Amino acid sequence: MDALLKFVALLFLVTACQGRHESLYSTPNLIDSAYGSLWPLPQKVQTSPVVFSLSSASFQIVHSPESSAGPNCHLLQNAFRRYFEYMFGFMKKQGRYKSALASEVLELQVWITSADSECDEYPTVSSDESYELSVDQPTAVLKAAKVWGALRGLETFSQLVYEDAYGAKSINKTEIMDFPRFAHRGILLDSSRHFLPVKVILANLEAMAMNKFNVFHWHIVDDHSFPYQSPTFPDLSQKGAYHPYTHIYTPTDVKMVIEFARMRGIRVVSEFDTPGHTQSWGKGQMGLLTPCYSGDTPTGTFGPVNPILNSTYEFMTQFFKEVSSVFPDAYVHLGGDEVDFTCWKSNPDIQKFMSQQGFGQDYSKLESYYIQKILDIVGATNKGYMVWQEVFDNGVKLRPDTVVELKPDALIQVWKGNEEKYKKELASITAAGFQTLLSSPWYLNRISYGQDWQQIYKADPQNFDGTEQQKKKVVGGEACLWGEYVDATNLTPRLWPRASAVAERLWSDKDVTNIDDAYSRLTQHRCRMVQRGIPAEPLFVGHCNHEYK
Ligand code: CP6
Repeated sequence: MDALLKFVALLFLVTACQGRHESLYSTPNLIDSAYGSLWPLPQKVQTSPVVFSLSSASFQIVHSPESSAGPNCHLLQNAFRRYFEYMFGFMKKQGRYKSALASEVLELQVWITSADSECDEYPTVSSDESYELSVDQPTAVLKAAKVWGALRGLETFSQLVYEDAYGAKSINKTEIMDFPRFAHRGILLDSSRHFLPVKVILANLEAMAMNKFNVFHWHIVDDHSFPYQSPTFPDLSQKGAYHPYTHIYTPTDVKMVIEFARMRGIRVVSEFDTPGHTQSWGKGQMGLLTPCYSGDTPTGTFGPVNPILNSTYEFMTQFFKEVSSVFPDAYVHLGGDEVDFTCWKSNPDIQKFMSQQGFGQDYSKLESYYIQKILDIVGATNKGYMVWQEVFDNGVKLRPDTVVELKPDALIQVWKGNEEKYKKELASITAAGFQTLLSSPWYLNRISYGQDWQQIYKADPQNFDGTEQQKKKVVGGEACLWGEYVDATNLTPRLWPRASAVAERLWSDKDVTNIDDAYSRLTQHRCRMVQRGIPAEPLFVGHCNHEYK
């Protein structure tokens, strides 16, 4: 009797604990997707039951004779080698097994059709990433206008290759036509709260390429440390980094990250967030931050960047001039989020300035005054800018894309609020004629128990009340991994495969929403990432086939 009671009580406890998360995240049905392990799903896939074999001894990735790119295209040569290795392992050796029955795919011909392959250029927001892939024997053909499409197509081809029941490399006869739904598909990493070794950043770029992401948003500095080594202002990292030699990104490190990203069709957008989130700047640049007061006396602590001094703008002019030449991308992210007005309010000089300007007690006017000047400074370097939503919310005059200019347009990143709130924000930003990016549902630093990838997957950046014209102003989205609780030890498994859910939402057709199909493909995609050396966490119970081979 006693034992039975205990059992019932235990049963009750177990079900009570389960109830809470099971209602939030259901367990998908176990099915095999008709699309195998493809992730993100291409726009159009036609597969056939006809199977060909591939052998590492005979298979080659080559330039098509008609291609405008050849062996002097370093980007493609490097990608050919990378994908060969992903498909066959690191040695060009005889496959362990060779199918006696199937006919063989001997080569993948890569054909760049446009006269300018863009091989030696940097990717941009308008880069053509479309491609067509035809898998047949003895030759498979990958056709793309530019190298960017070829990179995406190589990833897709590598995802089509699988091992049959006897361990022979196989691929089905397949036709694919593909292009991204959104042009801006980003990941934000924060290298200020914890220093991220270059190795970790490169591994993440590699994982991004596996998921067809194309923007690395590098939130490089913030309150806690300033790891960016500035040749113009070396004291910023000398005094503001966690360590002046080991925990910094030298100009060589930065170049390496940018080139590694370029080779994978990924843009690097750097963020230098001001006027808030700048505590670390103050250590190497005296007089930049606002002194806080208690009554008439300075407290010795500092607030946001001091917006009332000429010296501030002289510094920022030089600083952003450097940044705009170090980072080749057409955009710089200027931050503008979470400005705390407490210190500004306490400072008598700021109070005086406020009344001189007729700002009254509205400190968001002072914030706007500052941001406006920074936008003009950065605008003069011919760069476009990204900003967090507060900049729009506070009524700063941004450059809408209706103004025909050579400079790229302002881009507003939405990061606040629940579903209802961010949808409203997207509607009002686009109604005002601005371009926007969604991040609110994709704060991957937030974790909870269960399959939260499903919530991430269900969010859609164009699902808000607005006209077709408004929806066109949504250029994409970004998954954010803020660094307060993340460093090199846990970054990769926290980000992957949860960021993969964002990748499919931003690449694939809007009607690709079947959770069971996604679960099947994503489980296999996650195993593939693990096999390729990316320690991505599991979605749920189960095992990867490669673990037993
Ligand atoms: N740092 C900066 C942060 C955040 C933001 N900006 C942030 C806010 C809320 C959450 C996570 C991160 N850590 N500079 C907001 C854009 Cl939940």
